[in-house]
Amino acid sequence: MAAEEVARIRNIAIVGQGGVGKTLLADALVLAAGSATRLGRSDDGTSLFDIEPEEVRRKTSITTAIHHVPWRKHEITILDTPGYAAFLAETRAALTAASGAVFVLSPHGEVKVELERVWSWCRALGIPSIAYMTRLDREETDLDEALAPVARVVDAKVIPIAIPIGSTTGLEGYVDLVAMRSMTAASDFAAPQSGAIASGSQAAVAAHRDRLLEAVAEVDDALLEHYLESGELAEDEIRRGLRLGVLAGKLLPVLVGTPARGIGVHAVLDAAVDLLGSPADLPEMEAVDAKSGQPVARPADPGAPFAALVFKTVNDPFAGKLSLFRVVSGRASSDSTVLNASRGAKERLGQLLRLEGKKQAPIGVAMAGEICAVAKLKDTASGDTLADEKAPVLLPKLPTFEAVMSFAAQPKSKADEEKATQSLQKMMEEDLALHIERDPESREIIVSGSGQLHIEVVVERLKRKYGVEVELKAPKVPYRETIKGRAEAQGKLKKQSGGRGQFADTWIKLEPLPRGAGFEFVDEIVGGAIPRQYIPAVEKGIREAMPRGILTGSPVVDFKVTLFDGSYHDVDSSEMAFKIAASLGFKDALAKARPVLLEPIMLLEVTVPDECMGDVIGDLNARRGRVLGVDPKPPHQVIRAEVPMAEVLKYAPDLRSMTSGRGDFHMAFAHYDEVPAHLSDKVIKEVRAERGIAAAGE
Ligand SMILES: Nc1nc2c(ncn2[C@@H]2O[C@H](COP(=O)(O)OP(=O)(O)OP(=O)(O)O)[C@@H](O)[C@H]2O)c(=O)[nH]1
Ligand SMILES: [Mg+2]
Repeated sequence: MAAEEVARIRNIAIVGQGGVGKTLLADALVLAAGSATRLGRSDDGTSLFDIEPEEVRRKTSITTAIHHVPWRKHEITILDTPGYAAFLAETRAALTAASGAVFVLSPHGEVKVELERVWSWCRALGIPSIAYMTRLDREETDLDEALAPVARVVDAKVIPIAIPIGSTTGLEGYVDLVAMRSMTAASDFAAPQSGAIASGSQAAVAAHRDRLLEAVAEVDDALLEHYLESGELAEDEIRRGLRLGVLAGKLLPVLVGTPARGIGVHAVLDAAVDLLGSPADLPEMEAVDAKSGQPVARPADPGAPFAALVFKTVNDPFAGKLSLFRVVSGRASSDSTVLNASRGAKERLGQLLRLEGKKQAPIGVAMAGEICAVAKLKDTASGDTLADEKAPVLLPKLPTFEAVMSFAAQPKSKADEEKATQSLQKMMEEDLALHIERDPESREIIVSGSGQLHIEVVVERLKRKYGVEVELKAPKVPYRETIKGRAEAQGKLKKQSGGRGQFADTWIKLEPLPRGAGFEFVDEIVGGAIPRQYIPAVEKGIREAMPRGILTGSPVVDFKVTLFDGSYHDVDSSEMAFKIAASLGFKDALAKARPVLLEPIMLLEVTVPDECMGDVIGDLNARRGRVLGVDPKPPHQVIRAEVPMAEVLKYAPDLRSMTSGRGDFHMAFAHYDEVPAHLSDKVIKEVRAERGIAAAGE
């Protein structure tokens, strides 16, 4: 019985690149399922998903919002996720609660890095996925052309299971390639009307259908045999093959439509039931026994011991704290006691809640696979594991997100300094991409996050929720250092006069690695020149020295260290001595290996009215930018460019004045690049002065 109930759960994340139309689809799904009476829209603040004031104001999703709908005797929980790079930490967290994903695709055939990132996460987590090509109401789209760029970045076979039917007056419906019926939109989000396929479109339909059958047949030997014998597959066989292909990550079936008019949305709900998995179909989440550290099984089975992962926290100064979790195994009950295994603290679960957009509905129990919320947990933050006290386990933590941009936040009133720090610390509980530290020299609060937009939202929330106003000062550029040459160096520590001596001697070789490769340590010690037990200390010494390079005190990246020789002393050598010796040798080798400064390069997408294009592109060039392309989005143009972060620290006001307020932009970290030689000395001087590091030779 219980397993059947789990099989009826679908936790569906709506994902895709920023602004593509995810939230409108999510709202349309709720309406089509009969759980709303009108179509909510992010445009006018009526969406069931974009509900926080910061989201309404920007008409963009910043956090994951959740709504539950029943459909064909299944329980579908819709998670509408953010798409823009600045908020992807939320999306990643939501995926740990998802059992399936719907990739919303743009008909303009553009694929941004955000989509690739989310795809790779779904892959890593084993989340079965389907796709929905949206916004087909506006213009006629060549489906194959629009899907080609998606097929290039996705390592599953992209296969349409529907094709749009329309005329010059707009989209009318679609052909269901599985059932071979034409589905015409009904009014008011009622189910579409099924009819025969019009004779005019039969050739195009036949070609797509053949490709679908071939793709499905390749998934399974029995299907292939049948297909080869008869040249056909029955509707239920196709559906079975599609489901197998989706669960195995081999196929990405694509639906089509426009949520604005309810076209193709019933098909998404059907596909969620028929093609996407229940939590029991996913690879089991890795769990380890909290005491022994040994792996243990925590299947999506209501009969197993209770374990749940907190994937989101919402702090509200008035309503208190709400923790959202996915019950991974067993069941949670209202008014029970569980263990926060991550912190070793008991927690009292009060009333369990099911989320319905802004509202919540009380529930008695939540079983394996279900997503629910509970208020006022004392010691629990996002990423923590809640478990049965008698069988405590730890589930994988949520990944942390490295900051790409930092600002100094200055409270407007001096009296608010303490409160600002405390409130920001509270906000870190709900925002895994937010990092706070105090600059030990200037005493400023340094706020770091995924981009300018992210930090601006943090500042707005700080004011709305905690009444603290801060001003942001120009961000600090997170420079890095690397090497361009090779070098060898000896690192030696010798203090052998009086008392217990210290002796360690190391020889290392330093070599550059490709950009983004990080750090590699190779041990080539032979014949016991350095005893085994000291070798980890050598690596540790280098790792501890890496965060402070010799040019600007920035982290050193993308290099390889080979330890190839050394010597030791029977009595005076120690781990500590080898650590220090290694760090000395490392600094020496760095200086000899042609160190250079790296700067972050940002990917900018600037949307401007046609007539401002020339000015904006000219300005980007003046900022050392490289324009990658321009895409029309009438009456606007979208300029894509790579620009060093140092040149766009205050881009917003400049763009506003260049476009009289009609321009808009998004910025995301792209990669690191070398600071050009003619600027390097100047930048190094400036950064050293800012950080109070004496110039070499001073
Ligand atoms: N005409 C039309 N407009 C659409 C359609 N889908 C979305 N839009 C519009 O596109 C804009 C963005 O839609 P959203 O649903 O907020 O997009 P999103 O992907 O959730 O955006 P982010 O949350 O910011 O990543 C809104 O103005 C929508 O009304 C569609 O099918 N037809
Ligand atoms: Mg959205």
